[in-house]
Amino acid sequence: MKDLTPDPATLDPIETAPRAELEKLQLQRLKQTLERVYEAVPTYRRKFDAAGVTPDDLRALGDLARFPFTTKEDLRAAYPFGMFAVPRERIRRVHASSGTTGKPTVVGYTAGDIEIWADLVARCLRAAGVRRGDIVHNAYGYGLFTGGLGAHYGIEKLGATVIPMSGGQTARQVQLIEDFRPKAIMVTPSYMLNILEEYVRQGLDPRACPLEVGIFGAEPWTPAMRAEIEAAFDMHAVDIYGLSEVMGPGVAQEAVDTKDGLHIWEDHFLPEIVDPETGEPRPDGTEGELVFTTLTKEGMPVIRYRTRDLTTLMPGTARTHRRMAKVTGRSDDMIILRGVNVFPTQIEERVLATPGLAPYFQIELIREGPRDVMRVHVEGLPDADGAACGPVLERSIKEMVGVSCAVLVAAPGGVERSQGKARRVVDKRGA
Ligand code: DLL
Repeated sequence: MKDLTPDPATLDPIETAPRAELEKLQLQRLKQTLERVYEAVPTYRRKFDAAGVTPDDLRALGDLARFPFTTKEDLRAAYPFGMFAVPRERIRRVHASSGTTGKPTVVGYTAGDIEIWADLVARCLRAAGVRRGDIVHNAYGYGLFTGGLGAHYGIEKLGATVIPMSGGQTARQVQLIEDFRPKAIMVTPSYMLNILEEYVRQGLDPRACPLEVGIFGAEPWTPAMRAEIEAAFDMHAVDIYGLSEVMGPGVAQEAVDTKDGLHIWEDHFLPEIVDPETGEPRPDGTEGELVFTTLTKEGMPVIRYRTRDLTTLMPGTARTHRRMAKVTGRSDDMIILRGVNVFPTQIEERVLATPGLAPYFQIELIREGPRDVMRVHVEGLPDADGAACGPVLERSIKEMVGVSCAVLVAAPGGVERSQGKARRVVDKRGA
């Protein structure tokens, strides 16, 4: 793999600014944000009033803990445009989350928000080793999902050439990568495995592909998956994080030269970690639920938004901005099996550590009488004895994760392939 360390002269000065300078900027922007939402958004005025706080109560960054949280339910209750802090006419674009149940969550951006978003994605790309003049294949889905368009404008802003491929049409993805020879790809890690399979199907050597770096996010993925993809394509694999409610892709990014967690762009987003049950703040270095307050958003700022994502905050390294560890999972995706908490990422690690298994899996939850049962669907590699791998994985999950499950080894191609965000858990217990 090539050394892709960016030239320090190309970074935004704030990326390496001393903490004191960064925190001063945060405090000033946070005050403005609180004042703006208190004036302009009825939901925030009502919630602040109910909690007995006003924007004047914020004197230091730590005072933010006195302000109420914002949840997905708050956003749903204001559907579609009730959380906007500017007149609707100033909103240039909306995005929306698919929403598994009920109404989607709608987010809105002013022209200024779209500029900052593009700047931050460009910052992420630079951290990933992409430079002005490079070609970037964008396989995040275009449309209401923030992935495609969010990445797109950042690539352009950097001064790179974007291939706006979107998701799907896997054979075509491979053809365009081979013909246009992009240096970087932006895609979900699970869909990258689909592309890998297509390379092999077409008789091409993925290690000879032109890609030097993949910028993977929109779903949890493990260090084991990084190793899998880096070895298969002989490319760097780095993590990009974001969520629609806060902006979209580009809230945090891993540096290609350190690969030690994702730097949160703290000049625009203030992170906190809280106890997922009680909401009590937790110190850096402790795992908990990630909470964000936006510092510069105009269209739809959020105050202490509960992401449901579980991670740990750590001090800066390649940048002075704090890092978040790879997301373990969403509290919504946590499976509680006979009293043991299980995340799909733990199963992913075990599958990838089992020789003879392909890197595809899906978890199925069923009820057998009074018992919840977890079935893990996997596939054997074409030249391996799949049947023998099943019991090996069962034992490994029992030992390392602490739960009994049934592993079912399907024929190659038998496990559902990701088209974007992988569907890791199929819960049939209610059926
Ligand atoms: O997935 C934004 C995005 C697009 C990020 C492309 C990165 C790349 P949503 O559809 O609103 O937005 O989903 C946000 O996806 O709360 C996490 O649960 C999960 N997620 C996003 N990035 C990561 C990541 C986009 N790098 C939700 N690791 C978030 C783990 C991630 N989970």
